[in-house]
Amino acid sequence: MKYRVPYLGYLKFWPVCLFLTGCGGGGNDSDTAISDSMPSPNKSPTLTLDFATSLPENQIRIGKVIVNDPDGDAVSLTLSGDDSVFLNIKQDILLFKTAPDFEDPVDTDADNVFVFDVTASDGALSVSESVEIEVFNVIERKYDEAIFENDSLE
Ligand SMILES: [Ca+2]
Ligand SMILES: [Ca+2]
Ligand SMILES: [Ca+2]
Repeated sequence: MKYRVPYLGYLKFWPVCLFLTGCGGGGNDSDTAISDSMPSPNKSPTLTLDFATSLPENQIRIGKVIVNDPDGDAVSLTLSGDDSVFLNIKQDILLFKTAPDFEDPVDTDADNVFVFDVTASDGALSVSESVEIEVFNVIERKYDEAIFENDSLE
């Protein structure tokens, strides 16, 4: 019992000390940490096109479009340009809406080269890449039967 009285006396001042520490030192520490780790408010996303620019006809899938934002922002992909109406992006895969037919080209100037731009945006900053995809011929019975009927094929 002798020791308890002085001990309780010290406790009275504890809440005051803790309060001052929290407002002063603690607050300043967290402000410093934020400005050190985020020197710039926003950064542009990056865009990587992972596919060949020359593809056989009759296939829908073109390849992957990989986006990354250094700030972790949500990135939206858009297509623009002459032949963008023939293309689609589903999740991270670039596709033709209809499989291209070499013998019946639908691109704007009908040369089997689809020209368009891919843009990645985080809502404030964006990055674009121009793309040209050439569709090349595949020998098919339907359109190339003259070649098939020729017995020179092994
Ligand atoms: Ca960003
Ligand atoms: Ca073209
Ligand atoms: Ca063909």
